[in-house]
Amino acid sequence: MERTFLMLKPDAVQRGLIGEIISWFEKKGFQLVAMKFLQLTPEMAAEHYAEHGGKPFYPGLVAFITAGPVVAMCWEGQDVITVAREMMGATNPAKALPGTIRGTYAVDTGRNVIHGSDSPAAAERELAIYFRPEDFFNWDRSLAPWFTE
Ligand code: IDP
Ligand code: MG
Repeated sequence: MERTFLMLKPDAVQRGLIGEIISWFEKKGFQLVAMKFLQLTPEMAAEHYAEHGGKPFYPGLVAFITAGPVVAMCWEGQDVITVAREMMGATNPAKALPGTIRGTYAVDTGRNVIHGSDSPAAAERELAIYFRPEDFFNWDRSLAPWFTE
């Protein structure tokens, strides 16, 4: 089973969308294995967004992502990395299709409510920024056979 790192950004928390957005992934059939409510330090933000360092939007991105608490999560499931990205929609919410999370809840690239890892390597790297090994729960979900063959 694959794992990914998903994070509800400060705008989602401030707007009261935590429960609603988490619900998308529960209903889809993915399983929550770790979750933390925290505020990123500038150092954590720099590590998380290292690939974007030096880009014009980077200072604004770090200011935004550190501006308030976030919900950091690990979700598990079949093809969860790709499917979660599809569910999130395009980075620019104006281009995100209706029926996606960003297409439903956001209008601005700099306020796009959710982060999701874009590859297995990214998922591993990002999960290690937020979680220790003991933070992950391997729990049996009784409905599992009704979600995957
Ligand atoms: P992603 O979140 O869909 O993977 P990335 O290209 O990795 O998109 O960018 C990371 C985050 O940086 C975006 O989610 C968005 O919050 C912010 N960002 C990216 N490009 C821009 C931009 O052109 N203006 C403002 N913010 C941006
Ligand atoms: Mg990205």
